[in-house]
Amino acid sequence: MSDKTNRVLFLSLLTFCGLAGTHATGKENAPDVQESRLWLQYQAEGNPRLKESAEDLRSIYVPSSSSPILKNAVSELSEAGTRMLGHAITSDGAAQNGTVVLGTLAELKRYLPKESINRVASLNDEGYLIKSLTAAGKRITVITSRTDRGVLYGVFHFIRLMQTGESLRSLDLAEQPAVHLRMLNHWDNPDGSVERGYAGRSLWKWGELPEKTDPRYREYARFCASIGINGVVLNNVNADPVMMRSDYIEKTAALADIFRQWGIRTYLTPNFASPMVLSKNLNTADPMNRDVQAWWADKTDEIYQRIPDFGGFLIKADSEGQPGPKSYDRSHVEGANMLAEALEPHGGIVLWRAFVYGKSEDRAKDAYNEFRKFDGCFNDNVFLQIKNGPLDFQPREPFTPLFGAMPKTSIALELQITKEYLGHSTSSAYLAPMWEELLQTDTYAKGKGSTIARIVDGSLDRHALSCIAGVANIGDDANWCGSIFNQANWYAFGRLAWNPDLSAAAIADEWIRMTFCSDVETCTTIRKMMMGSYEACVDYTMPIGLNFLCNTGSHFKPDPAKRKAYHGADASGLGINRSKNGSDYSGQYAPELQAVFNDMDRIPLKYLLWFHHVPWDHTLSSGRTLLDELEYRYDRGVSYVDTMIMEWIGLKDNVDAEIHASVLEQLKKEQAWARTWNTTCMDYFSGVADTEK
Ligand code: BDP
Repeated sequence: MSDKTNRVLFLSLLTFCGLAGTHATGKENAPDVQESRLWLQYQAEGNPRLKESAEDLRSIYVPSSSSPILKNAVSELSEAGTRMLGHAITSDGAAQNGTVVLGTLAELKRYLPKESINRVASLNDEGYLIKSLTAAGKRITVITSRTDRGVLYGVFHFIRLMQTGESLRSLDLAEQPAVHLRMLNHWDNPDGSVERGYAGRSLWKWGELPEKTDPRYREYARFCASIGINGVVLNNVNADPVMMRSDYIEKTAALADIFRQWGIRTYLTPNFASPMVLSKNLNTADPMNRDVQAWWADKTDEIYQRIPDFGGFLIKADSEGQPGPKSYDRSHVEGANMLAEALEPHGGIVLWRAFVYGKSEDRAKDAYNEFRKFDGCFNDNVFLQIKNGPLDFQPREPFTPLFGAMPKTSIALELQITKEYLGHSTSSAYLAPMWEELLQTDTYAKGKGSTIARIVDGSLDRHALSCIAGVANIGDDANWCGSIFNQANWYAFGRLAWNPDLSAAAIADEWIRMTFCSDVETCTTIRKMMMGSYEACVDYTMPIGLNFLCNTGSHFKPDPAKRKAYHGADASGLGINRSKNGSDYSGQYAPELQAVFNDMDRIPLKYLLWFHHVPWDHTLSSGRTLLDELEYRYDRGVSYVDTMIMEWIGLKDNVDAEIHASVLEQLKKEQAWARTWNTTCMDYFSGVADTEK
């Protein structure tokens, strides 16, 4: 037997005995409970089609020496196959009937017809081909790509086919990610707390690193890779300068060494004032100061020496107390480009956030007013990272008008996976419908069809690199995300980042099959619950374009009485006039949208109160007056949760008992929370409306 054959057999056996399994023991915080395995359950139960697949995955063959990434691909496929198909996945060192052959295109050319070779060659680095074929009389499946990362993604796709009950016969599919950088942004602090985190403490144990690495780091990377995430910012945008200290670079390197083996690059958020704080010789962080520039150049050299594939820096500057170039009378461009120059020789990038407060009379106008004028001024390795909405991750906002307004700048979209304003881990809201709505929104920047998806994937303005970032909802809870339904949001973010045109419903279907089972009743019921859960959360918290009705601080409870500046309720009506005869925020959009947003009768109800101050007794397109519409929506949101509870109770015999009980408990909390929102807001608004009489 060759070494390689031995290795594959060894892996298969380890896996079979549960030793190389991804659910290794010794994780105090992550017992091997079903919830901790997220969507990589690899269960046979409830997936009748698996029987047909048994003949298509008998063994794995890697014809050439494998990289750490390929080794992970092999162990993953081996584990998935063994657990789902019930037989050990072995190899005798050659392709047999039912062998899956893995490798890069350069290694596997001899198995492929010319047309397939050309097809793989035309894909981007992370694209892959999965092809069933007959070679030397044997029925095999080839999974190949230009890079080992692509092979890993292909393997996860193949596994997903098994998990979702698809046939493994006659495969011929090629895929590539539409977006290059698919990143999670952790808002984790060095002290282990997580800003806006609702799933326990930080995963990163800075006190133990670099000597000790928690087994969950590998697990985390594996989950990320399974959905195509290829970049991770480790620390909070409200950055502690300590992250640039040499000992923290060592700690970061230990994490990067693990992530690299799953195709993931590591990024950090430095504090803009780091040179002043960390260097004894500097009393400024002025980006135009030569010593400051030299400090950053040395710092990036040091980082790249320890982490050769380091991704770059995410920066929050001159916002909410974070230092930035403005203290030195320098612009965002000067700040970003200074860092970009330090990173450029190493191939790193800067993600400069557009989340700023300005001097506009309407806060919603700030980001546009601050950044639009800089289009074309940033260096090539700078992205402007923009939140989906102009205020701040509200349950529903119109898109930030900077999308489409800066064609000469690389734009990264920032979504929030963690539910800061959507009920923390109490609400079950599935966020993919919100993201789908956003991505498919037309900006009309270059005429019809200029969707956010086309801006974000770089195709509208022909950018060489594209990026989507999601603020992570991950912590050290056993179930990673605070609740099982929140796991779906991590999953959906990765899938949409890979392909922004996927539908929320299709993603929900995949996730349900992978997490629960393929039973039709279970799938249909859970999908129905999920697909309306976001809209219900908007309804029972901030419907019709309302925003910021929450308390300050935790952003969890309703507190409309203190948020008048955001909702504008008075005797005459409700909402903020941002139309052309108000703050003229609507003027930041393309003319096609201005026409709709400015017109109280044409604007979709979901944005009405965002753009208009509407009289309480105004009759809306629904036929109801504003006050009645509010009541109708708040009630509709609450009754959706009531219905979810009934539906979930009906699944008692279909779902693992522990999971069933924990979801039920969570839904009941959501019900109570939704009722509180409904009563608090309706009492308040009807009270204000009453003062009119
Ligand atoms: C807000 C959060 C705050 C973040 C800030 C940001 O309340 O904790 O630091 O955004 O994105 O949503 O920088």
